[in-house]
Amino acid sequence: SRIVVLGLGYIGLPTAVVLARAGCRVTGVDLDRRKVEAVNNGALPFVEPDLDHVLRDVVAAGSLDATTEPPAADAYIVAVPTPFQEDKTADLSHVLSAARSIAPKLTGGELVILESTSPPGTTQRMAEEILATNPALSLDGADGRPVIHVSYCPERVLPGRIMTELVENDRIIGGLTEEAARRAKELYERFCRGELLLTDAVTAEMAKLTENSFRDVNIAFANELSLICDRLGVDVWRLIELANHHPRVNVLQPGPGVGGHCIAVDPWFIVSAAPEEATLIRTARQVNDGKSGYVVGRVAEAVAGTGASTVAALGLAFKANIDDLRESPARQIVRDLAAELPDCKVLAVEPHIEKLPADLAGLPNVDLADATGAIAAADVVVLLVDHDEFRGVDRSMLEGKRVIDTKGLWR
Ligand code: SAJ
Repeated sequence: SRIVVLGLGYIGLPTAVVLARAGCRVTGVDLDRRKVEAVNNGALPFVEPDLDHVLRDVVAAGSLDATTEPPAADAYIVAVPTPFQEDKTADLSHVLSAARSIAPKLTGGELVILESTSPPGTTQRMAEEILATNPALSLDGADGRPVIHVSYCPERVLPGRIMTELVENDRIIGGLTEEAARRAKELYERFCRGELLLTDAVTAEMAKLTENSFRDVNIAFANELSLICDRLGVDVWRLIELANHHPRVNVLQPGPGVGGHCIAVDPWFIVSAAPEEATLIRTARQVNDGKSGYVVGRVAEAVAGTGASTVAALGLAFKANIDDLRESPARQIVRDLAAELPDCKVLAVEPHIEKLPADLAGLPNVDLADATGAIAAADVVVLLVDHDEFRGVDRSMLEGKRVIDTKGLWR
């Protein structure tokens, strides 16, 4: 069967590739001509282990190609961005324009599956956009009109492990109708070895958001404990270690805040859908966002207390052992420190990058340095990311310095 995947990003492209490998005839669609060209040349437009050679193979075999306009197909998978906006809601314009672009191609019997992380109700909204563009269609065959089968099927893969997790992970499939869910299941069965769990579309949308909110709320609990422990003079890491010996307790780890494009964003989609009820989820977001400001305050205090002129900031990535600086609390903390302490030099250490990102490179009092050099030059050392490289730092180098260890790596 012929399948169209809209959006050739971190999710859409690997999905297109594994479908093609499973024997489907797949066309990837993206507005970005460079991405389309790259895919047609069998070249990967971003880094992901094990994806490059499979992409090359399926393109060479003629099972996958790419274009900017969707052709007619039996199934459409929408994997376009749903960007987080200033007002903490999702921008659905890419989903809706994808819907408008495929609507004229539909004649009845096709599957349309949304995979993008979306607020509850988006799948229904996307279906309405299709029906508004092509009023000959229906979702249920009313008045004898041809039926399209619309479902929501969130991805839950971890970047860096996408090719494995895409095949192995269980998946939730939520249909606008039961028939739509059943048909979507048949499609995912072609490449997915995990369990395929059927439900309705809103429950599936909420499931994706719930998974990431669960993690956010639990990290907020740990971050709040870290503030309480600072006040009481208790070692929060030891406290959590001890409490976690209880068979039904599993507190996560505090840190400088929560980063990434999912956990710090998705809970807001629940909050905007039910603002009056989602008080805990909102508060957790605020606790986690507030942790970064708290760390800046502690460094500023240490600088004021010691008359320090140099601060070493270890780590810029959003979590350990990756080079991804987007939505990173560490990077935000370095930026805020530079602004708040204009007379101080901030030596940023990030072993996974060669040069500072533009927002930091433009600051007169921020430099990229190596760990040993930065620590030697600094009076105040703040550890922001638990990269393996920092674990082995010679403790004697820290003697006589004010150390703020936000990940408990050196305790
Ligand atoms: N963090 C803590 N303490 C912890 C665990 C994490 O402070 O105990 C911080 C990290 O340092 C980082 C942030 O949380 O700043 C997020 O990191 P993460 O490893 O928890 O998650 P992501 O954003 O890399 O990936 C998550 C995953 N979701 C869940 O584990 C429920 C992944 O499976 C999803 O596919 C992904 O979000 C997504 O795309 O939604």
